Amino acid sequence: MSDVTGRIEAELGKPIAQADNKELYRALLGFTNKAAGEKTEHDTKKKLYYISAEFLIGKLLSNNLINLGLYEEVKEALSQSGKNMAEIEEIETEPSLGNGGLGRLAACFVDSIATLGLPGDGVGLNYHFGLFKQSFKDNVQVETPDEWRSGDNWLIDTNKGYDVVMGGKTYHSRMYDLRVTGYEGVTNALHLFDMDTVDESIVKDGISFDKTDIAKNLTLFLYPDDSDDDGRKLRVYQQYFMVSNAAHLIIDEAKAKGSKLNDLYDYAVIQINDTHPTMVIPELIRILRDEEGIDFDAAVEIVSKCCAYTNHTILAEALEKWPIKYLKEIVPQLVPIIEILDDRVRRKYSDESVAIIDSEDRVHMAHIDIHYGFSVNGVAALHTDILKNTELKNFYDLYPEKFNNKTNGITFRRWLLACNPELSDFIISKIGKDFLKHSDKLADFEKYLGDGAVLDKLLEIKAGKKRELCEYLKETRGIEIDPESIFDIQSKRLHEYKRQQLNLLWCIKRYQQIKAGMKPQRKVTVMFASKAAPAYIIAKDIIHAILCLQEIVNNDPDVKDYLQILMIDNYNVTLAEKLIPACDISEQISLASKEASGTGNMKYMLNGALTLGTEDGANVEIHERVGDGNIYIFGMRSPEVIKKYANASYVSRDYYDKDEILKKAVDFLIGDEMVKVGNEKQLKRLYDELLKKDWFMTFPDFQAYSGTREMAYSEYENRKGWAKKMGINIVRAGFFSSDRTIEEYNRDIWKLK
Ligand code: 26V
Repeated sequence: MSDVTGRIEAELGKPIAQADNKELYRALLGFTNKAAGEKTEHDTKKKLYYISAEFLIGKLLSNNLINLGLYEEVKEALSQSGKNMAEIEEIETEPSLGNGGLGRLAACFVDSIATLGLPGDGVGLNYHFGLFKQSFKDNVQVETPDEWRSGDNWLIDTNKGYDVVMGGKTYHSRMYDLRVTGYEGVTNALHLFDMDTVDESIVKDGISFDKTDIAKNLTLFLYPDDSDDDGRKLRVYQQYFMVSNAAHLIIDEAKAKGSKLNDLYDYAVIQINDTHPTMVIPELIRILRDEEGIDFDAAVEIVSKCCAYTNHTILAEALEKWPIKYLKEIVPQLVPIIEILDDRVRRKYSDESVAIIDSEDRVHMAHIDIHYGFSVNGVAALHTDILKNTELKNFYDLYPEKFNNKTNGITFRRWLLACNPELSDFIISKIGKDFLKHSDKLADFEKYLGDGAVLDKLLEIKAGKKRELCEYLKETRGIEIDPESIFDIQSKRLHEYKRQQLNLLWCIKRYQQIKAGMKPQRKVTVMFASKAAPAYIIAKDIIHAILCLQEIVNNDPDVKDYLQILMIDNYNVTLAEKLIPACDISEQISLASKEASGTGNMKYMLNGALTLGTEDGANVEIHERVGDGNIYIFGMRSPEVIKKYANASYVSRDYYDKDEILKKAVDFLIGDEMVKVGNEKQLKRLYDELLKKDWFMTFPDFQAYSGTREMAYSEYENRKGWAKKMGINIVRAGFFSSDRTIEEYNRDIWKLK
């Protein structure tokens, strides 16, 4: 009996052969957690705390076993007793503790931090339901709670906690840990705070609940609906609860290592992931002053040397500004501190735009971070340039030395090794395993791209992953798709700036052309996968329109050989792991300047999809690396867009009036066919939005988008040529490993080890 078999059976208390899959899952959980626990180490002085409201970690069983180097052995041990690893993996529920890119980035980062052997823990909240579960009924999105914690899960109750005072009441926290395994690295922790009094039974009717009962609701959901005052206040409660716990933990750990706290920055560096954890700055100042007897000026200086801020968006509506009256109600202890911080800024700088508290008594959270942190970074080169030159120019003028770029990355373990073993095995067979830890080594594969057999193999692997996706969609959703068609996929949160509506207009156009007798050479399967925020009206209207079009197109015998539209429900990490390896064309079509980076673009590229995209976010850096011939770039560039906004010169109707094809596609939205299967009010609202506003400028990019998309489809027919392009995308993806990103954070900001 192998050692691994023995250890699993010790967990089970019986032979593997006699256990059912559920029992095996529980045993593997225990076994994996123990193996991970053996790798926790370091008593290094300085430690990183990555505070984030989201960690979109995905399922952990295979990921942790792979990282611990145990996956193959476990799989083998199971199969010797007639058990199937894939079936056991199915039992695990995915912790949906994030919305999208920002949360998934945090998950990739903790993986890379542990892989590089750096001392760094994540700190966040233990949402009971996380993000809602999405389904579709009558062509609209329905939200229900996602009970990811039911059954066995990875949370370890530490029995530790702190008192947190909010709204005049004292709440006690409980800290749960998830073990974060590095690939051939160390094990770090993800600390998720919660409260014992939270009561899941208060959730009624979908995802609604009493937003004012903080003791019962605090950690129920990730970002509850913030369309009303109570929802927004709950968000402030969540944020303060998260950072007050984090601050106490940081101080406890520093003290345990001998810090006198006037040297806290030698023990702790805090990365503030977007503005959600910003209150950690005044909270630490408060604790140092009120609980540790350090004078205010010194406390400000100490804390400023600990904190670094990452900006993830330039969209004004996403930059948090809390009314001071909320803070007075919920965290009155922070208000005098924030007022002093604001006062100091005002004394030093006369420019009103850099103040912390504005004339409408709102607190600009990002401004606290920039003035009272030592580093400000954007997440792709273009994004950082826009921050410096436009959005945060007034701050850049004050503190040029604080600004730096850290282009995002993804972990190759989850996004290649785990989700596409066929492709990673093939690469390993040629160049060995080094690239999994040293991603620049992926370039060694490039010399094989001249070999026809290698190119055939890339096509064969892709075809296999496409067939796998077909089976998965059939099994889980009863959907049938044609594996011979082109898989053109846009998977990401639904947002107007990401422009799913542009893709939709193209789908309508193609449908109309097919109906008019223009039959394309090959069938295309267009897949969308997106959740819309529950209170985001237009985003839900876009989903509605896609679902209506899906119903029309997929029931029309004239088009079934040429076009299929799919809006796949409940996009999450698990679904992404199936979609990405199967994709031919990756849609990254945000309005230039609006997508800070994107990380899906990197995952698709690494798995051999070609990008159809605008010159936005990290697409710019992908373009630079693969060259013109291996990417499909279209549309306005960011300076033109920024200019259009600055002089308010854009009128969507002008484009509509001038372009007959566009006009026909837009009119289709409110035509008889759509109204028959949909809701006229919703369809009309989207139509009006586009025709009267189109804030994210889909119309000016429509022609270029259509032309470029069709060119990509025609180049797809040159299969060898296409395989070469796929290969170039794969080998040049090395730069986009999150290990590279983390090395840069550590080199420039954290300075650990
Ligand atoms: C949030 C909201 C909330 C209110 C409505 C409008 C709105 C618009 C955008 C956001 C996004 C907030 C931050 C975020 O998730 N940013 C994403 O971060 C990723 C990781 O850096 C990056 O790849 C994505 O481009 C960026 O959108």
